[in-house]
Amino acid sequence: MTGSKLLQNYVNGEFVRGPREFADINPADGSVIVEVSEADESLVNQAVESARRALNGDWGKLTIPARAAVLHKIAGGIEKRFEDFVQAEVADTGKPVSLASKIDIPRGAANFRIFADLVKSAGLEAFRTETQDNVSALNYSVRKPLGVVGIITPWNLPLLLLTWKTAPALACGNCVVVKPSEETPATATLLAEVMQSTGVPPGVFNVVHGFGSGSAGEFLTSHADVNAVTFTGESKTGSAIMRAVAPTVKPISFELGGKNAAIVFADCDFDETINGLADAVFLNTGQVCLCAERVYVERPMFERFVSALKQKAEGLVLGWPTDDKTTTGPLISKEHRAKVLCYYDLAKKEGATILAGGGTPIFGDARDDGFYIQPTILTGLAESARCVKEEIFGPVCHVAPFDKEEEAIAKANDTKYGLAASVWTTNLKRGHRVAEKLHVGITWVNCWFLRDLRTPFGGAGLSGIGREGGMHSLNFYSELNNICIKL
Ligand code: NAD
Ligand code: 6OD
Repeated sequence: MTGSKLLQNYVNGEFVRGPREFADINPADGSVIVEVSEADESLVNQAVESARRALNGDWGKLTIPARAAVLHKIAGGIEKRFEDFVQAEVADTGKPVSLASKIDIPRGAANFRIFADLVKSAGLEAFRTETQDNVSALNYSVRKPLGVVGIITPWNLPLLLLTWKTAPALACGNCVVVKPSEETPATATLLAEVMQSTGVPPGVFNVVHGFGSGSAGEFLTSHADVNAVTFTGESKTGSAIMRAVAPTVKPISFELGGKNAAIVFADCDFDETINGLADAVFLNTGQVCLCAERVYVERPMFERFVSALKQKAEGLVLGWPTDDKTTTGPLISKEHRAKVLCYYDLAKKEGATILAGGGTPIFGDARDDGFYIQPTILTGLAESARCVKEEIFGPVCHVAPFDKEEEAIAKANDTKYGLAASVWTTNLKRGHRVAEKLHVGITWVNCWFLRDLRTPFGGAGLSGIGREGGMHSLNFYSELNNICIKL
């Protein structure tokens, strides 16, 4: 990427062009940041072939400590170019520089360090078998790579989500072909530069740029020589990828959409809850899959709660992403803003009261050519309203009152999704009780997006298939071979 006007694909350790180009747009002002080279089917095939060669070559022969050392070097390479990564992520996504510096880029490096350490300390299962006719055997399992792993990622946390999958895949000895989102190709390309400069062997890590259907995404997921596919993105894209992998029966891991609920009890710590939920609704302009779009508040606190959340929404600073004071950047694209605005209009038609926001801001400068939108709070909708049922993926929530604990749990669970939830109460007994009844993959009590990378991460229902994180990642990215030795 450096010194080049074109973001290129990274195949077999080299930066290469595909036959076509597309524009990488800055969502803060709609300008073109750089042109990106799109990989065609032949380039995707070359990437998969080079990954296979690396797997059969020196990379496949490395010991676990040697692989872990490579992962630590990659983390060091990201840390050395921290500012380049921050700038690239901010330009591509429009997220505030404070967020990219605090969350996205540090996590990009941490993912490599955590999985490097974990793979070194991971134990193996062993069982001693004694049969009724006095035969004894020792069973133990060995962990082997799956092979070539296809990794498809979205635009909301580009480096964080790409490394969340790449790091454990490499830790387990696989080689990867990654397809970052067409909206945010820059940090994947920078990561390729880090791979090259830290001496990661050619073919171990490949980047192909492009789109989904009829482009690099589909070429990769339907490739017969890709052994597994791991994907983060929309649920309907997950369905398309399931169809693409079906003929060759590959293992899949899917982290998909959500329509997450927060349940606020009247006995919560009010300030902690308001601060926590302002993040849970508005962080990254609401473009985190874990964001709360449905907030249920115990009736005695309802009026006080909505008025404090409205104050929070109206206090957000919609500014240039590079400005330290900015809390809220634009949405990712013109198309995504049009989609979120459709939901704002629909909410009005469905009878919502718009307590805050509801439209687009006007700046009187180049930001008017960007994709900013007002943080928005809705009340008064029926639980069956589309705005309460469908994932919007913007800075918006619907707040509704409830009277009984069971009613809040039933409403929170009344969704086809099942990614995350949060419960806000000072009664810990209630916190445990309610958390266990929620049909989701992750429940936070009195916090939100507090992550320990060793814990299982994933969703139920339309929110995904499988779990990654800690040993769950190592298990997904490995083939276990049980060896049974007669004693
Ligand atoms: P998306 O599904 O549109 O795109 C994600 C990736 O899939 C992109 O790289 C895209 O090019 C690729 N793609 C699209 N169609 C494809 C196809 N047919 N075959 C192969 N690849 C294809 O999602 P998005 O708009 O980039 O991201 C937002 C969505 O992601 C939201 O629904 C959000 O909830 C979800 N998300 C989920 C998690 C999670 O951990 N559960 C995390 C982040 C985002
Ligand atoms: O923190 C993570 O590991 C993770 N996968 C976060 C996902 C956020 C969704 O937008």
